[in-house]
Amino acid sequence: MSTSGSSITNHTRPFPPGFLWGTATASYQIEGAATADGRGPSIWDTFSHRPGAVWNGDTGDVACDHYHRMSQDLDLLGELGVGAYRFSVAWPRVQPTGQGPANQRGLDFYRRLVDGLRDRNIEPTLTLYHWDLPQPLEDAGGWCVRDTAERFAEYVDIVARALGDDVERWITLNEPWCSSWLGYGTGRHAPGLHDIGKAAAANHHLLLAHGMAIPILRSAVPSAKVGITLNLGDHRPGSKHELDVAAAQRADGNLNRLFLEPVFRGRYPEDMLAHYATSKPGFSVIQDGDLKIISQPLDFLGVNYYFPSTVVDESRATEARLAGYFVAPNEQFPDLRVRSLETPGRDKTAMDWEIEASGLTALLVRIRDEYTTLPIYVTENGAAFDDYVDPNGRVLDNNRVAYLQEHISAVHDAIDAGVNVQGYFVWSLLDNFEWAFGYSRRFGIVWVDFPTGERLPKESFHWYRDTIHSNSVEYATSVGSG
Ligand code: IFM
Repeated sequence: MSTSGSSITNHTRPFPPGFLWGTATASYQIEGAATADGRGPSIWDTFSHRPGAVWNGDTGDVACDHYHRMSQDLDLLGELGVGAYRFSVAWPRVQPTGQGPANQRGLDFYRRLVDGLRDRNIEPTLTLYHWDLPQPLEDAGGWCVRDTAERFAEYVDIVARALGDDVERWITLNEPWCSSWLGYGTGRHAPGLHDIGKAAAANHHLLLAHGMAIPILRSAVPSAKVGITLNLGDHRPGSKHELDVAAAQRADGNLNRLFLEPVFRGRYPEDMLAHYATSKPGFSVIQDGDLKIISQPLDFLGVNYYFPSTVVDESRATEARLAGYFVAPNEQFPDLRVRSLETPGRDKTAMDWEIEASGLTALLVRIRDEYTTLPIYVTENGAAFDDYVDPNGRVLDNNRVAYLQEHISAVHDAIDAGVNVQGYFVWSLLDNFEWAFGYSRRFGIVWVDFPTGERLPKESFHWYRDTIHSNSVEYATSVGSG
């Protein structure tokens, strides 16, 4: 095809045989049934019911009602043709108060889910903690106290014994950065605290919980493949100025290195320990032997990637404006003295996140070069857009198709560069409860009509099904005078 002097060529990029295609969800975001079958309250139940905490006062009380519509959702997964489905177990369904005996009815729900996946030849990929901490544990100090890690280990033992015969791939934690820094630092997530010292303590106790879970999983499920899912980013300085380079280093330290270094190198980064030295209790909660527990060998790393980020030192915001950037306060890192830059002209999602797939390739290559050659799964990637059902009853989300196409192609670039990426999971199967944004942001490849619970596969669902089927991605290059 040729337009005004430029030509567009389509290429097919095949993935290695056996590449694992999947999609992901999380318990509180889709299940609903908040009090069914003995489920106890979680910090997200409490937080979402707090006036002003979540957009429009939305809660996860009903969400996608997946708890009651599970078989329909399993059929959607079957139609999609995924090899794996990543879901999370809600701790308060299994232990309504966060400790004590298992609630069998809660476990039965996940047993039905796992059986339904196996019936359809879909591998369950189970996340043990995707943010729904039982409220009584938060009342006792939450992730700021060591005891919560001990309680997590007990809970993991229950789930592993109940489901281990049919689940091979286990993810201890989803995005511990969000649980700690958004939950206890910025207050944007449950439990909604604004205390940097507590956020740092939570960071450590979450990683400790991860480490404590590993031997439990290995003993209960000898064939288990165990990993952790981190939300990582590619932080670029807005200029070569040494202050901006240092600002990017701080952002990288908080989001990436505070997790990658303890997990893969058995230590916390010195610059971050120094930065948080006066935040109490902060990292003073570390005890002898903890880093050894945290850095036990894993079988894979889960990487969640959504957007790149460009930052400058807060003192240099004016220079960045003069250079043509839009400068925004950085809500992610309130204590790091950084400002975020928006690159003029770059497309954004409905989350206001810039779209740049090359950040995913750069991140994957960096992980391989600096941290691990273990298999990597991209356990989440996707985009929210302002979707709508058109008069013909279709959701033509071509912007999401383009996003997924570019990012899957970026994964291919990483594989070409020798990175051991073994799978990719789209976030998300369903439109769902997007945390502080409630139901205002739609990430699904399946539209959910929240008042009725009806599901409608979007254009991206069909596109992803074809991609899985062909085990390849199409991408277009444009060459010419344009
Ligand atoms: O919806 C979340 C998910 O729960 C964790 N990772 C990021 C997604 C989009 O914000």
